[in-house]
Amino acid sequence: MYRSISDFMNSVATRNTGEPEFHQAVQEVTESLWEYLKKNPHYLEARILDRLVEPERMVIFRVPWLNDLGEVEINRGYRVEFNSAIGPYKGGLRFHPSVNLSILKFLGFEQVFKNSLTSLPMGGGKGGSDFDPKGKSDNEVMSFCQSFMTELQRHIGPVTDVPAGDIGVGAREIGFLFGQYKRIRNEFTGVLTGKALNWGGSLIRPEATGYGCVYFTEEMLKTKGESFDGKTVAISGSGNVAQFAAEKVIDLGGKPVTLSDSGGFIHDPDGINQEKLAFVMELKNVRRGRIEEYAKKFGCDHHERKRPWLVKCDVALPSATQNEINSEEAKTLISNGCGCVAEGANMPTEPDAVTLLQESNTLFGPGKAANAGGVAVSGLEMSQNAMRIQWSREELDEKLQGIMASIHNQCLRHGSDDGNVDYVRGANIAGFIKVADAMLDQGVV
Ligand code: NDP
Ligand code: 2IT
Repeated sequence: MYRSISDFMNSVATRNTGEPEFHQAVQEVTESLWEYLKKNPHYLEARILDRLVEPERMVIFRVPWLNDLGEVEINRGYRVEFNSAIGPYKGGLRFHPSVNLSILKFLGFEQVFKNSLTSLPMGGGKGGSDFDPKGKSDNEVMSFCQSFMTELQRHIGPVTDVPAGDIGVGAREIGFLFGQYKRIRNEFTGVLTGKALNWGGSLIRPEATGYGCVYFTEEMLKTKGESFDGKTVAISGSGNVAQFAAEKVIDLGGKPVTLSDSGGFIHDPDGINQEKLAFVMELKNVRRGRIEEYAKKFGCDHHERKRPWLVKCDVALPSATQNEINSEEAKTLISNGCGCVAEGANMPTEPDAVTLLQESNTLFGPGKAANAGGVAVSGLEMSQNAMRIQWSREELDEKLQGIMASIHNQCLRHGSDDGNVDYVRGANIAGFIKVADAMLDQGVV
């Protein structure tokens, strides 16, 4: 048995060398759970935490494909099947040159707790490749996706492991992946979520992560008697999550003033309205251009290679990637009067920055709670596929709002003391209990 958190973390570091993002995710969860585990020693005796940090299965494979010049290209494919105690493995695929095992293990580990929080029967997994879809033709993306799925199809299935999108994997990629799965397996089945509406997809799935993040943030603001109305909101990213977070902020009377991509951020002090957002969606989803074009089109500033956190705002929604708010940026947010940070992305806030935000009583919503709306509606897509029906937009939006409110309640239940809410602790303990109890019930497997 481990004597301390550092004792436990040393063992994790030794078994998983060179995986800093994975260590970071495990450390945060371990710190949240430690006191709870000491009070509930049956989890420690059954070594549940040790088992939780060990993925059930990891697959790494070669992905060879031909580019438009007829040259051979090689990428590396991965699927980390982390935990299936409460349902089939479920989680996105990320295509980005930075992808490695550490990043996918951190994402898969987070997904286990996130999926548990949704209250739907989904285990946790994550996968992807170091393939970079940027600058590739549609044919090249298809060639890559077909090769990737030719191997991945052996390991997944609608009751085994159900991937979806993440960074670099959107409707186009899901289409190519699904087509290849169907061709090889001769099965039309709900093996992926995020499908297009006319072949098994769910309404509200594209919107779900961004909308869900804003619904969760609204619940947080309500605890202080506040709402989005009239609030200035800084958002990072300009992809799926950022776009629909901005849309819902506008709906609720808030004013999004920033968006970003890997080239920098735009600052529009007049606010990004629906019409400007439509331009962003066309720019990013159809033309696959750079956010800098927004600044040229609407006459505002583009800050090259910078992140939006120096802009004065009431709410910040980091929605691009991991570790995109450091402690200096957290200090700037605090001194600018930002009262709430909710993570649309996975682990965008560095640990020191989280501590600073929490110590300054800034409401802080961790990704596994705040961005769970995406996978929640993926779970609802699975249900609709299994029943061969389609729910309406209104029904799904209502279910999504209910799920985000329930996740918020679970955070309050396990994270409240002295009138303050530690949403990190609340989300980690609530997510843990359901998975840990299922593992106990199922024996040493
Ligand atoms: P997209 O690929 O649609 O968009 C990603 C955005 O983030 C782009 O604007 C991209 O800019 C920017 N970005 C990505 N990597 C970097 C980087 N290293 N530095 C700076 N900017 C970067 O992805 P999503 O919107 O789907 O995902 C965003 C985040 O949300 C991720 O953390 C993902 O894990 C998380 N998430 C996504 C869910 C979903 O349903 N899609 C669900 C829950 C969480 P550029 O185009 O220049 O690369
Ligand atoms: O991080 C995430 O929750 C996602 N990328 C969505 C996963 C899913 O299965 O919908």
